[in-house]
Amino acid sequence: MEIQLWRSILCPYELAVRELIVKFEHIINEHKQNDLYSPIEQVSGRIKSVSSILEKMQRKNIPMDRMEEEVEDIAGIRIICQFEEDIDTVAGIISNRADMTIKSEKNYLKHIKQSGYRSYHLIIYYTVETINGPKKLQVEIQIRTMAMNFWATIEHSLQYKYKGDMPSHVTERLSKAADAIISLDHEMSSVRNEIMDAQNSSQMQSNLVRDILINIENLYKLSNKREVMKIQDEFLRVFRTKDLQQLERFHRQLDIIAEGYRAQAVQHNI
Ligand code: 0O2
Repeated sequence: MEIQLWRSILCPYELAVRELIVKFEHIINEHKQNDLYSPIEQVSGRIKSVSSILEKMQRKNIPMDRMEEEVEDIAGIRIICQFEEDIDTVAGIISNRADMTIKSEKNYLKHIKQSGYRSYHLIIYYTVETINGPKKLQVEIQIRTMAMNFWATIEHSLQYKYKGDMPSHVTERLSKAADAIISLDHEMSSVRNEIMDAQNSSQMQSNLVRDILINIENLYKLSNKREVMKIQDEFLRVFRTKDLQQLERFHRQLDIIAEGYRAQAVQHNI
């Protein structure tokens, strides 16, 4: 197969990965903008290397003309969550979307792999627009917690190092580490509500400060500058109290003043 042919085969997959990263990052941002906890912490993606594709085809006896049907992970997206509970939420978000259709799932949380690997995998159909028209592709989405990702990353490197012949003492250590990761995820889940509350408050504070500062800036352009200086001093005083309720109250009052001048916060770029 010509190098040019590989490039044109992989090109739509690159587009799919880029589009999907944008879409999942947008989900994170939408949650943050609305003072909501985001079940997605991070998203990344990759195109499988030609050598990995060839290796998989050889291992699974896949003929060249069946490559795009049978190598389901040419495009791969990895979604990292903070808590195990978030994995189901993310899978739910994906299944409700009109632009992604779930083909199959592999639940390595319920059925932990022999290696100790845990993750939730989905194969989805996703359509990209190319110069030759729409192209429906398969994309593998791996959803896992930060702790699961830590383990999988280390284990993947060791697998590469030992090329399928891992010494038993390393396998044992990895198996112990996998058990520790299960306990860690459970411990974190038990304090999930407290962690989420803390994170929500911090996000809410940063959104309030952003809106207040936009209001102050807009008012500065439209009303009495000396009055706005006083408002700014009052904002700094309230901010230093570290009291979210006071900050919310100040925000509401400032909003009413800004409304009078048609200077309400409408842009979100601070
Ligand atoms: P990459 O892109 O380097 O990560 P296969 O397991 O490949 O024969 P299948 O059915 O496609 O066949 O695989 P599966 O089980 O859905 O797993 C696909 C991907 O999950 C792998 O991609 C890994 O990323 C990850 N994975 C699966 N099992 C393990 C494991 O035991 N340890 C780690 N660290 N990751 C695992 P690839 O193909 O390895 O390529």
